Amino acid sequence: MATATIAPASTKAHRLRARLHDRTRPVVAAGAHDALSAKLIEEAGFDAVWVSSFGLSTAQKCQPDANVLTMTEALDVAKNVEAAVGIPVIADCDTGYGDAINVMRTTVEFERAGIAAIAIEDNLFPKRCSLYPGARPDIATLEEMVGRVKAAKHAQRTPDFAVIARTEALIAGLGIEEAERRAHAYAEAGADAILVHSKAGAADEALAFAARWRRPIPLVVVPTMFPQATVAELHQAGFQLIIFANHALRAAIRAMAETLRTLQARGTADAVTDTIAPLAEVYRLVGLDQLHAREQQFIPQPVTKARAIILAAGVDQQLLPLTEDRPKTMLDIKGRTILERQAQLLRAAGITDIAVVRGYRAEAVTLPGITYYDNPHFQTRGIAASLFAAAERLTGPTLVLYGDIVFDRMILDRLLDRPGDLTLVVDRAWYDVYRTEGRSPERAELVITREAPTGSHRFLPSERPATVLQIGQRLDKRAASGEFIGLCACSADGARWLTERYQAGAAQPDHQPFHEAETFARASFTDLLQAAIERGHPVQAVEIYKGWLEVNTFDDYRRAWAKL
Ligand code: SPV
Ligand code: MG
Repeated sequence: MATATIAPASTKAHRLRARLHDRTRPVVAAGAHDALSAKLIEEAGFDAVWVSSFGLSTAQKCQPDANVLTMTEALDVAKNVEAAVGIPVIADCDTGYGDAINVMRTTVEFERAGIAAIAIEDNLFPKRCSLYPGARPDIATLEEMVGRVKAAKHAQRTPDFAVIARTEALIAGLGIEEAERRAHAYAEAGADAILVHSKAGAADEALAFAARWRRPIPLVVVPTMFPQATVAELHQAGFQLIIFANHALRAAIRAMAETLRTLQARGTADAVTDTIAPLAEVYRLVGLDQLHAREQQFIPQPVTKARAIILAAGVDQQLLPLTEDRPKTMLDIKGRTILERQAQLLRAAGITDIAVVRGYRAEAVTLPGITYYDNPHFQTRGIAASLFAAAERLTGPTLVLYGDIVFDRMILDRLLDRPGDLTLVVDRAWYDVYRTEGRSPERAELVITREAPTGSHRFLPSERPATVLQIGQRLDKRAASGEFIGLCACSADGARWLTERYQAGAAQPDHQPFHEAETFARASFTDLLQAAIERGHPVQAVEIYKGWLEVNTFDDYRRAWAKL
């Protein structure tokens, strides 16, 4: 759990009050010095947190517990503690930070902060921790303390908030009768519970006091100096709230000191790895999961950087013997392979998560920093099957590209600029070349867009992408407006649509054609895109004019050398 369930203050105070009066079981609290220790106290199963003046002055300021810290400093810690836990918080307010007038403000502030109960002691202000050796013997007069208790009860606003009156009479050596006299007076002044403090080395004194206590208001004990006493024994004797006030703090001091000594002596963090909390534990305590969930929920997320899947499984007979020992993507063009050029370009555009689907001569494709997938059936299955060899990556924004194309950075930037779900890069030069020269590459993947080309030779890339109506290798050349260059950007939705079309195709009977492919197994990427179009998914074209080349033939390869 990341942060405590926020219960209204009255609810926590109400719960504490109810537990204080449920004599069948004790309320066991432990002392916290900050929000983290409070959280650990809650996780350990304690009923309540005691915000200890001893603990917070030591841990927060490394100062003695002697009213050196101000009320507001203590209040800050109490607020942090209260916010971190779902169990009731009891704040140790020392003397109330002055006389009865200060007690009133203390009460108001702590109650307003959601604290379930405060403890006020009959020490003189400024107090000295009762446990310190040589502590002052004098304490406030009974009358003065009665005034503090009445002031606190007068100041509180909600009925369940509790004021615990604490007497130091035993510690001051005033004897059990004086302790009793005070306890009764404080009870009559309106205290909701009495803490009778003792620093005797055994529980006897406290037990004797409890044995003589007849009033219905609950007794509280802090067994620091008589650690042998058990909760069961103290409860049995009549104590209803038992506070282990400083043990978390002392454990932390010991653990920190030992860890630091070891680190200093050994000079490596590994010397303490096994004795410290793993980072995962720290992350859990502060609720990292919740942080991430909230980020997703409330902070506009930057557009996720696309991944890239490079399809490089196929083999091209026309390029033999160049491709005898390697696939096309590993052909060297002036000192860099096609794949290296692609990877470099993608990384420069911020796309670092790159996967390559290998098939033919897979062992020759070993560029580092890339995730590899294999389509061992590259001879009998089409490009669609290659893409889905990497299906697990097709789950968010993805760039799909053919492994045999070389293109300008500008083309990639234009594509990444478009927010479409399925966006293809389409070369309009094809249209001009075909129209004017009447020749077309043998296996061009053609595109028919809704916005027909103007027929002008001067092509100006349109700001708005065109809508793709059809894509394939067997389209009517006179109707086609350009050539798909083998570069496609999919949004998360686009990737999902392709996946759905692929799954639908895989479910159809084996012998049935899939768009232009004679069977689904041989389906090309364009067949999958066509299936998406026919399903009603929008496919767009970003039109370019040249600036790229593909290597299908020996001529292509020569041209690549000449142009790059
Ligand atoms: C505290 O924890 O600050 C207390 C209890 O007041 S004791 O230190 O034992 O006095
Ligand atoms: Mg204290």
